[in-house]
Amino acid sequence: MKKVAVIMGSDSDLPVAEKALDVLNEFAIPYVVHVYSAHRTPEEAKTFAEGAAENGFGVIICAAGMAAHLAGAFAANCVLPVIGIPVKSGSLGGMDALLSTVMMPSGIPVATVAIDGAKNAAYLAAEILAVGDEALAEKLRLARKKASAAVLEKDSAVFGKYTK
Ligand code: RP5
Repeated sequence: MKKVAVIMGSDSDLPVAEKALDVLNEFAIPYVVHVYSAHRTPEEAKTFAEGAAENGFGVIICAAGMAAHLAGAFAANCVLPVIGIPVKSGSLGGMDALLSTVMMPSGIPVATVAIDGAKNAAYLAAEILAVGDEALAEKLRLARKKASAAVLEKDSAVFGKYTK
């Protein structure tokens, strides 16, 4: 299976990035984790992105806050799918990171999830890898069924307790 690269702009983004790792672990998807910054270590970020495909990666997840150019910088330097997680940090509550991540120019896409939406970043990475991996696709279908069952169980409990 191809690996996922989980990159964050700072170790202060770890609490958010770890939620993506939980989901990747759930589906036994191999990953590596790095701190690279589009602004503080631009050369290292570029080098990693340029070599990512030949180093066995299938998807790159980038988590960054504030003027979040990390996902865009990775997208600029490879043609792997890049998923951006705007991180809530600084004084603008993550709106700065959301807009910096999502407003990419045509031809250099970043699939942007919600502010702090690390779980969905990992689910999306899994779905991308599952295009060529039926066993992984089956695991994802099973997870959806479990999620549905959990909601219906809550529905029964709420219906039973509150309905007059
Ligand atoms: C961004 O600036 C990082 O992704 C982080 O969300 C934010 C603050 O970084 P630190 O000052 O905590 O290293 O580049």
